[in-house]
Amino acid sequence: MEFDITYVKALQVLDSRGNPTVEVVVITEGGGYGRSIAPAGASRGKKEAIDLRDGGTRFFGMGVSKAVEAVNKVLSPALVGLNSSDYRRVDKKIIEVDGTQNKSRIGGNACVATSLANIKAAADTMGVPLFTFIGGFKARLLPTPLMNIINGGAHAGNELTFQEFMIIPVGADRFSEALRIGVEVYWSLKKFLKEKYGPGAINVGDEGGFAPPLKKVEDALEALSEAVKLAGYSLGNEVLVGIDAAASQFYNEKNNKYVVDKKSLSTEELLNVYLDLTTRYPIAYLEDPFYEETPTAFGELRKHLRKTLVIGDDLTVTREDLVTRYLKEGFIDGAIIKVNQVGTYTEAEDSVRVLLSNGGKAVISHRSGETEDNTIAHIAVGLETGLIKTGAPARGERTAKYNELLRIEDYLGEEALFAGVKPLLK
Ligand code: 2PG
Ligand code: MG
Repeated sequence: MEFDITYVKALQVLDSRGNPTVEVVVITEGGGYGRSIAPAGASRGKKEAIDLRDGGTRFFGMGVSKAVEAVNKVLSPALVGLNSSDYRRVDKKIIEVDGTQNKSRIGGNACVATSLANIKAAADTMGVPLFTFIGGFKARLLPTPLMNIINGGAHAGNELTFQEFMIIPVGADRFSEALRIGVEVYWSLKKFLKEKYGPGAINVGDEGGFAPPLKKVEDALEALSEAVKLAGYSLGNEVLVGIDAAASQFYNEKNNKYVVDKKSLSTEELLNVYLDLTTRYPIAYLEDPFYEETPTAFGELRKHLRKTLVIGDDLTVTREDLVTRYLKEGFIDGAIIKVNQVGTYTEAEDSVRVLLSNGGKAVISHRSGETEDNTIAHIAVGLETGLIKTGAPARGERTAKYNELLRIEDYLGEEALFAGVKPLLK
């Protein structure tokens, strides 16, 4: 009885880009309280759950009052009375009430905020942290952070083709120490960029990484390398490099070409660019290297890469059927997991389980439009994925996740484990 949902209510709030988004509060009979806010992507996959937006003139069409109303008038009556800890049933109900393939009736934004608020309310009712509710008392693995410290593509007002240039601090035995390394490299990058390119180069992009006026992919990788050295770390050992190309953003469907650094490239030419870069930089992680509707190109690249993980995001959109198929066919080493790409926690959890149980990698991820909601920190620890991607160690909506991971590490004390380099090995 105490786990029964008694209250579900939504409110329109703002995300880190100033766009309206959906917040949902769920309360249980036992007084458990859960609140969650939907994030939003800028470079979205075609098969993602659809956010419900109002259209019209208010907020230039970006308002979510229809999604808020859908929660309050449609989802709420359907969920009140259900057992919140039986979250699979709660999520099933959300899916059933929405009734569409892509959550377009209720809205992916309404669904994700409701689903996550529900597991938080259940954990609170049980009196345990969310990560314990998710993974039981055995869950104690803190993830290795993929820290996007140079922003390009759809996340920045510069000319960098690739969307994210990440550092991966692995030379530590605790999460907090890895985070410290990441912070020191971030500061060193700031110093390097300011000295080399002037003060305008240290403005930041959507994910808190710098958005310098660099023109070439290689310039960004060079800047990362310099920053790692400047901070006193050894590139390739203590700090590795990751890229999210987000290639669908620079692919031209009409002529089947990619525009990289102002050059038009065929799929094969782009593949050769990646092969060249991976021989010259310790790139351990490569996300969305090709257009999302060309899974075989991912597979072709993966065949050539011994030390670099090929990861799907727009390609796989957290869908269990897609991650299963592409992992089994050998096209990818793993996938990004964003709950709002599918709309409910259960669907995301199923994708993580299928990946991990088949030797794949699961990277719990933020969106470029984020909020103070720190639920993904708990999901990463609870499901013991060993990997999280949540931006630069700067701006409140990014540090919200890092700070929660610090709290979890502190709470676990000596019991806390840190994933380190292991999840990045093939
Ligand atoms: C990505 C994400 C998050 P967005 O492509 O991986 O970094 O960006 O949320 O804009 O899709
Ligand atoms: Mg991506």
